Amino acid sequence: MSGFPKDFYWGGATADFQYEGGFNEGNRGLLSHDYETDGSMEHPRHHTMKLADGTIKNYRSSFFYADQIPEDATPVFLDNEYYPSHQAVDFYHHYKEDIKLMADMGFNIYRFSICWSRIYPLGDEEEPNQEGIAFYRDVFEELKKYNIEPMVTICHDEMPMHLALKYNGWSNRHLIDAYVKYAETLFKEFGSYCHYWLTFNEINAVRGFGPCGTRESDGYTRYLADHNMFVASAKTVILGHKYNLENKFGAMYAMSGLYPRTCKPEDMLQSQLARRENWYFIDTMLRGYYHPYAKSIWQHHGFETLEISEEDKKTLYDGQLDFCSFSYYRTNTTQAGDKWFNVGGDDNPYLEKTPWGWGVDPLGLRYVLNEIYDRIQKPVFVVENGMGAIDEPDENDYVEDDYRIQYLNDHFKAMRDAITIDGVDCFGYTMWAPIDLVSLSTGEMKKRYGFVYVDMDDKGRGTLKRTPKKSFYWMKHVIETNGNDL
Ligand code: BGP
Repeated sequence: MSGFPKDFYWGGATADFQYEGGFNEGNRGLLSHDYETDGSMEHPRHHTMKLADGTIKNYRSSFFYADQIPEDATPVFLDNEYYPSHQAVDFYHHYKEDIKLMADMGFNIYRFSICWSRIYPLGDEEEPNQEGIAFYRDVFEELKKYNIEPMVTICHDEMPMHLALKYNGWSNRHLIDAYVKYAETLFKEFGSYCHYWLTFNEINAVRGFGPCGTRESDGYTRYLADHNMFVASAKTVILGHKYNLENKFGAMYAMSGLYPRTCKPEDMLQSQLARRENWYFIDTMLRGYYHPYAKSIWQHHGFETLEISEEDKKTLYDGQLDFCSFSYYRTNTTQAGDKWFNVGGDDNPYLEKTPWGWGVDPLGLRYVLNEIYDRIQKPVFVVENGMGAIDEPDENDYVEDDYRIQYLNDHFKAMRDAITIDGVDCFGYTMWAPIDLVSLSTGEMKKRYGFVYVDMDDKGRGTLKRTPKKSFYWMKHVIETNGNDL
């Protein structure tokens, strides 16, 4: 094969709370992310919580800080804070325009997440919200109009607030039933439009925690919550296959590449063992059982074992995913003595960095595609990859983003080589994020990824006007030529 397969999927990916907005429209319920403020280096993203005695306190938006939150604290909105998810970049009112832009570039797939609390405002009530269903039906119809295949992320790093507060998030098995019921509603309502489903986004990174998810961050609770998510995913796969055999399921893993910092045997071993923090998720969900090394991970995190019932074991086995999808932005390095769980080394002297310090490593994508496919031997899909950069628009909002074109061009070549030289069965690519949207890690707009510039600043001010960048036209050509002119 000399190039990309002829039916290769080319498209883009977004997430509801970073893109959609309309947080108080269409009877949508509140999400954990709705309470997150914007952030910056000086002012980290946080949730504002009201304690039982009435005091207001800020808590960092990460599961590492979750156990600092008293149980009776409740999240609040403050007038002087800015909450990026509320408007985001307003796909809610711009979906027709945005989907047309995607079609103009030639996308044949679009990955987006459905907002759980738009379908079930509390997360677990008897009947779904018809206004939410109507909104997404319109989106699916619009995609159909342009022959764009949808790929739906059922849960992208989020949780209806009610479930977080009442049940303490994924640490409670009630979430399994609530999630499966929500997924079943999606199959019933949208099954005729959609056949590609991702059960969870970056499940190995997010893990249902944080101030508005599970409030304990000890090792046992974290891994118990992961287990409950595995079971929810597997039950959903089993159900989805029953609904329609054409349904194909993946889940999404954050797969930054990981290199040993040197070829010293101790560093090599460290990188192999640290990588298991990723394989743990991929093996369990794609092979359908906990690998024996799981025990060593649990013990490393301070507890002996997770008791897993025979019924859950069977569910995991029967509910294996059909393909492996992942995000790839960068590579890290690790060396003996680094914390096993926290491999953040971004000091690779061979790599250029983005303004956010992420090492740019196209060859790392080929490396990761190979290591996943060698291990799992099921089809793979790159569902997120892209370059967060500071764009400088001219007076017409036009951006000459040659740096983004270079980044994508190099990554596409690496992906092509993985397919054509190494034999990896990679069947598609969705770039993060085709239309500029709010950054997950910072809550800001200044970290932009899109082929299309959106006139909005870090505090949500601007006309929201959409303007194609130089990379828009470049991507159109890539798709027209199916990547044969890189
Ligand atoms: C992934 C998430 C996305 C997205 C992306 C880029 O982890 O799945 O939601 O935002 O990373 O990250 P950021 O927006 O922080 O640059």
